[in-house]
Amino acid sequence: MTVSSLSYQDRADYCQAPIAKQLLQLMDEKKTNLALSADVTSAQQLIAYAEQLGPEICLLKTHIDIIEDFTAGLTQTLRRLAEKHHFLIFEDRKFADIGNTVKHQYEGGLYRIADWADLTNAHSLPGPGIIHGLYEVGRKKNRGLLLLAEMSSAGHLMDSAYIQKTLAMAEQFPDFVIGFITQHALSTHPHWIYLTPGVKRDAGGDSLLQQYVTPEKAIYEQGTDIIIVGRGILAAKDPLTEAKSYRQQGWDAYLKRRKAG
Ligand code: 5BU
Repeated sequence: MTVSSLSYQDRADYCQAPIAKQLLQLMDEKKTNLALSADVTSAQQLIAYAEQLGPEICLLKTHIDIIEDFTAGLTQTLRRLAEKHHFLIFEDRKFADIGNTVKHQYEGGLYRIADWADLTNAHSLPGPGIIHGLYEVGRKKNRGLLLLAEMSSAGHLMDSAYIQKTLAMAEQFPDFVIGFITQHALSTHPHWIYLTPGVKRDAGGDSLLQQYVTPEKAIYEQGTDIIIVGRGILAAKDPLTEAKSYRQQGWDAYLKRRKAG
């Protein structure tokens, strides 16, 4: 049996981190592998999208530092909506400093990310100290970490040696690192979860070197698990209809992959 023939639910049994199990189970129960990248700048807009599109998604991905009117009340409301609509919250913070600094950035400051985000992510560039720092804050709160293995932007510097070293670093923290931001599946171990940004109905890019793949390419051809869609949904005339369409495309690609084994 190959990893690609396993259901998300089957793979939950291989995960050490409870939040990874929860995410994989939620995806099969809710039948969605769609993450919404809610890249908006007002609290009201963010809440409105979480309320409207929450039923369609497994994850709400935030950039909390682009919100112009942030208050702690916003993250409390997001948590309530996550419970109501059964999705997890992923703050796309991309930590990139030494362990001692990221500890403070994760736990404190204005945003107190560890208090409300089930998942966050970090660059592996500084070495394992960054994970040790985040672990000290996040592990006891049952949070999970994603490492950035491969970005979607053209010209990024993450070559195959960097990706392999990132994978090896993740393997040292199996109860906290739950997977990767990547364009391709990276290993045959079933416990890793792969999230792919840069997804749109039509491949192409934007004027700032973002590159897009289709949901089918990400999930079926490149073997990843979750499609992250921002402007493909938010810039559409009818975001709800568009979210349902991405949800269907992502799910069909997952079923097709499992069938192909
Ligand atoms: P888009 O509107 O679907 O292009 O938004 C993509 C989102 O994913 C946006 O929030 C980026 O910050 C995020 N992203 C990405 O596009 N590519 C990457 O490699 C990583 C994150 Br990591």
